[in-house]
Amino acid sequence: MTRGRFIALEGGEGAGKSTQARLLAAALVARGLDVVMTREPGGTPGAETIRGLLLGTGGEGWGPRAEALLFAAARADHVERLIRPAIAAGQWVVCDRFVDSSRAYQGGASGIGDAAILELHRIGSEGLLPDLTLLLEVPPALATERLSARDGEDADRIGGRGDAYHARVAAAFSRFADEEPRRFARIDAGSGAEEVHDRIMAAIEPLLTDA
Ligand code: T5A
Repeated sequence: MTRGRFIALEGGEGAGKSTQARLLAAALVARGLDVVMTREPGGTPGAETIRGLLLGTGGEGWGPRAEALLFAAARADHVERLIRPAIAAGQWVVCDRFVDSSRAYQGGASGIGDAAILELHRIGSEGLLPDLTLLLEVPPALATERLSARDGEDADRIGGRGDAYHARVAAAFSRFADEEPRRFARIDAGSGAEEVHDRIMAAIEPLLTDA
C-alpha cells in the first residue's frame, strides 16, 4: 500500500482552485494512485449542511466568532469521517481549501486572530495539517474578471465581501507561505489552466518520488 498523502489548494476567490483540484486529481489517478477529491466547507453530509448555513445569503448571517466556530465544526466532521480514514487507507486526499482558509479569512481578515483559529483546529481536528499546501496566487483584477465571467453579479456571503476584506485575506495567505516555506508551494495561477497545472505537478514532484 502506498503512503497516504494530503494536499490542499488555497487562495482567494477565483484563483482557480477547483479547476486545478480536478486536474491534479486526474493526473494522480493517471499515475495509478487512489485519490479522494474533496472540498471545504463540506466534504461529508454534516459538513455540507454547515456549508449551506455559512454561505447561504438568507437571514442575518453570522458574526465572526460564530462563523469561525462553524467552519471549525465542519472541518472536524470532515477530518474525522473522511480525511483521516482516507490517509490511513493509503489514499491521496486533494482538498479544495482547508484550515489555512480559516486562518486567512476568519483569523486574518475578520480579526479573530491566528492563535484562536489554530486552537479551534487543535480541538476540532487534532491540528491535522496537509503534507503540502498549494497557494494559488492571481492579481485581484484577474480573479474578478474570471468570477464575473462565470457568476455575473452573484456572490456567496463571504465571496461578496469588499475588496479591502479580500486584500487582507491575500496578505494573510502570503504571510503564511513566507512563514512555512516547507509546507507551502506558491503557484503563479495567472496563466492558462494547463500551464498552472504544470507548475502544480512540478511542486508535488517531491511527494510523488517519495510515495
Ligand atoms: N471560507 C472557506 C472561509 O471563509 N473560511 C474557511 O475556512 C473556508 C474553508 C467558499 C467560501 O468560504 C470561504 C472562502 C470562500 O469565500 P467556494 O464556493 O468554495 O466558497 O468558493 P471558492 O473556494 O472561492 O471557489 P471559487 O469557485 O470562487 O474559486 P476557485 O475554485 O478558486 O476557481 P475556479 O476553479 O472555480 O475558477 C473560477 C472561474 O475561472 C475559470 C474557471 O473556469 C471558472 O469559470 N478559470 C480560469 N480561467 C482562465 N485561466 C485559468 N487558469 C483558470 N482557472 C479557472
